[in-house]
Amino acid sequence: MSRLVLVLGDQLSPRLSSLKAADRQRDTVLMAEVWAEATYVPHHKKKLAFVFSAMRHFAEELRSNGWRVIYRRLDETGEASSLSSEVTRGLRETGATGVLVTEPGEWRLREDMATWPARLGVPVDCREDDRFLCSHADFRAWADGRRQFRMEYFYRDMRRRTGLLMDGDEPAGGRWNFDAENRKRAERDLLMPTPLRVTPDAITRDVLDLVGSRFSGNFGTLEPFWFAVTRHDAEAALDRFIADALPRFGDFQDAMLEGERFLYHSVLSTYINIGLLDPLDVCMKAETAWRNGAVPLNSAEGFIRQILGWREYVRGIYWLRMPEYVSLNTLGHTRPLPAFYWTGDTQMACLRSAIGQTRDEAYAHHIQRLMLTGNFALLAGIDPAAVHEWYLAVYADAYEWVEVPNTIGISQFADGGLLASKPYASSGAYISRMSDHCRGCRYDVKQRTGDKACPFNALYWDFLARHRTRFEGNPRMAQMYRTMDRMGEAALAEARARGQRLLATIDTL
Ligand code: FAD
Ligand code: DLZ
Ligand code: SF4
Repeated sequence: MSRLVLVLGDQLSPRLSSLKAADRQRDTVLMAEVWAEATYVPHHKKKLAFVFSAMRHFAEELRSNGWRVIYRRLDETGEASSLSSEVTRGLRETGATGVLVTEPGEWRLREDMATWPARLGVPVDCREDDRFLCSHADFRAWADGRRQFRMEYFYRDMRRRTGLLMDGDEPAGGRWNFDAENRKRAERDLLMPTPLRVTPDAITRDVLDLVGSRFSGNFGTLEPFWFAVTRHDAEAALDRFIADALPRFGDFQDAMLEGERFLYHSVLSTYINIGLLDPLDVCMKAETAWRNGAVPLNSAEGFIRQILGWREYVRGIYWLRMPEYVSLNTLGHTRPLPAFYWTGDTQMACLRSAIGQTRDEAYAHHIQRLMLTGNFALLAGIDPAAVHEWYLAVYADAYEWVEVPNTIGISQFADGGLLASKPYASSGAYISRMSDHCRGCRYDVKQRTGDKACPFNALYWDFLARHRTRFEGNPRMAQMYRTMDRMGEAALAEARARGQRLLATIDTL
């Protein structure tokens, strides 16, 4: 019996569980660019080009390794195409009597696949995605019986389990976490590292033409396009990050600088999430760099924690809490997303910068996502579903399993605190401390009221006042409410009135 091995667009790893279980002589791999996946959110043009080009390169890699591959291009599959319609066609053409697939990373697709055996009339062998370091069963076992989930404890277990950054039973350097050292403000540096930029080859050029013509109305700038689209180039990007940027990753992890789009971040999530880089491999390389004395421990630990800790943790929460998780809205926020999220056309310099680079690069680093675009949406009471759709569309690394917990949970507090112990809400003071955006802004970060006052300030106090009953008992927020009480009623009322005026004219800010 021969099988059709469906490889999805974010499963571009030779050691994929479905490929390991398949027979190279008998089975046929199917990869398909389909309209349904290309349009279920209005993906950024660069994200579409990245996924299609990396898929085409991976099909070539499989062929050169002796696999028989059916590859369908978007211009062959048509506007009614979906993964199930292409699997149906593939079964008919090959005469295969079963489907083999590694589980998808999104709930909607897993639900759809569950209907395939009945709809397609063949068995569908859906394998666990073992590219992750924590299986579904292990995460469930970890979560079972805990009243509160905290990433830090999960992370320590993962360190013990993988042996990463461990000296025997003890954490390397005697501490699990060096975050206290990782909050420095960045200064301009002429030698600032930049991620590896790859010149598009003929395959990528074809894809750029396709995306340029079929998705011209989508958000984002298509060119210059410089992402790596092969394993070889993604590895080179990793090596370059470890040599040039990782040494200072820790120190400047929370910093932002006008015009510096990447700072000391790795820009590797895009490659890890699509399968071009293996997460354990990436962590091991970072650890080796520390053990060889090339990288300080606060950087290696901070970086490894993001991948071994946060990345695995949010994925665990996604599968534990879906399908209801994506619709949570504990704070009852309903305002539509301001139009400037899709244009960058705002007078707030910090948001203009983060949204502008999102448009150009399909990338923003974590603090930009959390403390600029995410923070503003939270303070302004934007509907978390709209915020979620935006993040899923605009970043090249976005798939629901990682985007939803970060947006719904960490950034918008829409899960009521399952993922974050307090909302990531801040006034302009935080942005001013961690960046230089305020210097070039039309607004004044020091003012709370008046036409020139930084919108984050009034919106922050209005947010805290609006949700006082929910948050004032939270020990991590006690200080904020003490400060609010010291402001006095009149000053608070004035700030809230300014907040309300800002919300009424939100699209003009
Ligand atoms: P670095 O700062 O260099 O970090 C190293 C690696 O750690 C990343 O490549 C990534 O694999 C991992 N990582 C870091 N933080 C997280 C995190 N919070 N959750 C999971 N993995 C993490 N990340 C995505 O991969 N896809 C998303 O769709 C996504 N959506 C987000 C939405 C919001 C609202 C927020 C606040 C964060 C989101 N993140 C998402 C997490 C994080 O912002 C990105 O992983 C990171 O910015 C990617 O850039 P980098 O590779 O330069 O990361
Ligand atoms: C993101 C994406 C896009 C844009 N296009 C395709 C596609 O045409 N074919 C495909 O197999 N996968 C694509 N993907 C990735 C899938 O959306 C991804 O596998 C699911 O969202 C599950 O994570
Ligand atoms: Fe952003 Fe306010 Fe600073 Fe302007 S003043 S850059 S809006 S924090």
